[in-house]
Amino acid sequence: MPEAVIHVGSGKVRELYALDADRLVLVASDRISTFDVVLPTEIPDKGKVLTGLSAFWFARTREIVPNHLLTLGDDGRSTECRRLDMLPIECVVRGYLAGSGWTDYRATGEVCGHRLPARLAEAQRLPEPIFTPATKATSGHDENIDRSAAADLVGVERLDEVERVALGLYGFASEHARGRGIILADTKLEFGADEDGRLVLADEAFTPDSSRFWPADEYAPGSSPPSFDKQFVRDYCASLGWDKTDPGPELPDDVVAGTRARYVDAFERLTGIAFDAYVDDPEVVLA
Ligand code: PZK
Repeated sequence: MPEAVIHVGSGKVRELYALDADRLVLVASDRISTFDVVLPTEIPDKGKVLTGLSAFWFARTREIVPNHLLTLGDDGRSTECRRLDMLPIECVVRGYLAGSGWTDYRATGEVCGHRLPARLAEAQRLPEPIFTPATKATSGHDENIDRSAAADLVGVERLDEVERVALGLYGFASEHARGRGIILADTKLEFGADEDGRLVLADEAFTPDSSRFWPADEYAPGSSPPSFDKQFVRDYCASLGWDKTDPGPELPDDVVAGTRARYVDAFERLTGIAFDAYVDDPEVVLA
């Protein structure tokens, strides 16, 4: 191990450290955010669930595109990864009309320049998945952008490549998930380029923090379906009448336990691996 590990960044619920010029360590905490506020109460093992899920997907999609994962830590919540030149766009793929996609469609009939059929309902499945890039906001919210704005940021050739790869990844993961009772409504992917300019998948992949997971047996278009992971937290926060400004409320034990169970359930359904087996030996998700 290097003498000094340097902290290079904080996300809302993750930390990023530099090992050396070529390698980073991503650490997923048990923090949870809702309505963009990090709550004071942690969800035990949430960071392990998200790290294990990302590693599972990285292992299974490496023939679609190479990824940044080098090694999975014994603690189950840290990953050593290749340091890349990150592309300055978020690569969002939507198979269903939710979140900012639904908001934009209602206002304009379009999402990121994709003209969609008239009279779609909230959460309705789209005729085909669409690539809807967004800017990376350093503060506030990411902003959806059209093709020409995205091409100004990364170039037309790179944009064509990430669109094709992102749609391929979403197709693979959403079909896998659908067969296990989970609808992957949409997802946010991040890519970088390696020293030879090759496209590499980075960050986290197909986790509940980067994607909308809906339980398939509760799905109905026309309203926003319950989120697989955070519904107990949102319902509890709503019951308090919290105004969604920092600080958020402490969560009671039953909300913590129910939310932890949902994360573990998502992990076990998607991977087919017992969560205890992952905690015992994280590398089981790579097999
Ligand atoms: C990178 N982030 C987001 C910020 C986090 C995560 N492989 C990579 N190479 C270079 N940079 C990054 C990555 C990755 N992944 C990711 N910012 C830079 C981020 C803060 C905390 F955990």
